[in-house]
Amino acid sequence: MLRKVLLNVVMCHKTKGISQIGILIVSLITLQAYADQKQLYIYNWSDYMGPETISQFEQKTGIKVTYDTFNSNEELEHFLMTQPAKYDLVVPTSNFLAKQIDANIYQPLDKTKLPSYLKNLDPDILEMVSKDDPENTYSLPYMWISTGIGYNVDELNKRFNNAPPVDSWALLFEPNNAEKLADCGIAWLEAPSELFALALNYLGLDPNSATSEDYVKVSNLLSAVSPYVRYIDSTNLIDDLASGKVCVAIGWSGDIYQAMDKAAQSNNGIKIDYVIPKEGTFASFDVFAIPKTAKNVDEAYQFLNYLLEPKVIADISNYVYYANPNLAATQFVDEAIAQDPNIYPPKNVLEHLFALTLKSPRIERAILRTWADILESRSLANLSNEMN
Ligand code: SPD
Repeated sequence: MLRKVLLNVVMCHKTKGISQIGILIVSLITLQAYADQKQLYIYNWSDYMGPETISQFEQKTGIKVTYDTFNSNEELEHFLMTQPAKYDLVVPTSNFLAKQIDANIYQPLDKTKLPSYLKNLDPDILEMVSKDDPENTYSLPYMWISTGIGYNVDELNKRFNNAPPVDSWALLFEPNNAEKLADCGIAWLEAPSELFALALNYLGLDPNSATSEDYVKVSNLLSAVSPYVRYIDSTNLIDDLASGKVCVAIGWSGDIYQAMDKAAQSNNGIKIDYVIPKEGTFASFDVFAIPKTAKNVDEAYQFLNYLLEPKVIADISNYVYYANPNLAATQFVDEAIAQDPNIYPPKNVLEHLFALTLKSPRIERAILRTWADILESRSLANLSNEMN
């Protein structure tokens, strides 16, 4: 833009024509309008916003939104550590937020600028999030999630005589089961702390264990089944389950429902289902927070207030199939979603859901080291398969 204006100045100077002066004035006006344009930079998970949510916000407020996406908490965290100034709003999961609060990354939310925060948000959810964000100082809960198993009903029936053991994590954590699924495709989320917690829980250990020996047991369990896993990545899971490229996945509730929906829309005969296994799983909460380095803080508050509008957040839930914490929005959430116990779990399911807590740096290092070992052994195995 600036280059264009300078070019016009030069041209004008050279020709001194009346029409060139006109062009210069128009360019300066455009430049001013560009400088006056209010901006907002948001960094959120992929497949996690309504199709018109952002454009309607832009129309309503005149704010231009730059909306980028990521696929894992680790990716977001890396970004926050290396380029913290780029975004005005980011969406970590609350257990990661806890660590980032300790690292002094966020500014406290001024609740006087968010009049419906306490009025609309479910006090039970605020209480749960407050374990990671004491007194809900830094975050606005966005959606909450369970991690379970998404699977292709026919493919699993074929491989397990019409009785696949989908009610248990044994389906994916026992090598004899995983082996049966290797040819149709197993996918794991790229979320090391989640996979470790699920495996600890499956072994009957504390999912938030701080004992090194427990992590050795988990490492043995995951290493034994990882050769049967087609890929470890959260990016394409929705499309790949929906199209039949993989037949079973450890995945997040709403993503699996989006895959179900995609398969049904494309009429490809694939039926996807989602289950929370009987051993239980954990619930997580993704939250919006404003980094200290945000440049467009007023605009960030406008967006948070927009998300607090019951109809706005209900429309997002209706599209992404995740539960929102806004009690005033439930009346606008499609009944099939609001009544689905996998999306809005009732008390008896909730009792099986645990929370992930902040790990000590020592345990975190152990998880990441073991994860790297698993990834490395998989790539070595792939390499030797390719060579044979
Ligand atoms: N499509 C991405 C959905 C966001 C899921 N958040 C991850 C929660 C991690 N526990």
